[in-house]
Amino acid sequence: MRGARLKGRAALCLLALVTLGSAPALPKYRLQAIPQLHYDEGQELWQLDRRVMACSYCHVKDTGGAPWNPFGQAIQAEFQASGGKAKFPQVLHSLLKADRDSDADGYPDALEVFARTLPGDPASRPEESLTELRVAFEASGGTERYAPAARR
Ligand SMILES: [Ca+2]
Repeated sequence: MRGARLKGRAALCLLALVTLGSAPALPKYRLQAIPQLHYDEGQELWQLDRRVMACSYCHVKDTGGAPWNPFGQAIQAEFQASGGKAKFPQVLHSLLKADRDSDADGYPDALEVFARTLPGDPASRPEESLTELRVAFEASGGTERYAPAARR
């Protein structure tokens, strides 16, 4: 009886290991964007949690893939402007430095990243006024806080 229970536990542990091992990893760009935008702060298991940055951050659908929302399209345009030579972290930083408002909701992309609203969805907007948010953003380092990590 006890042996059967232990076997059951062992099987559960094995199942958990197999399930974790086969869990789809976050897509590459999201793995780069989350620490670059500091969305990993206070989120120890961010690499396993798709809610830290939803697919809808850049995509129209909650499941990702085509089509892209206005922020995702702006990232693609920035890639193209670099002739496809820039790496994703540089593309993201240069887009945020450009101070554009991809979803045209009145809040530039970098301020939405800072406020943790969706820069590609006009229905998602910061609660603070633009002026208040800009002051807090600049006090925290402005767009330099999103500079790609320096190579060592
Ligand atoms: Ca916006």
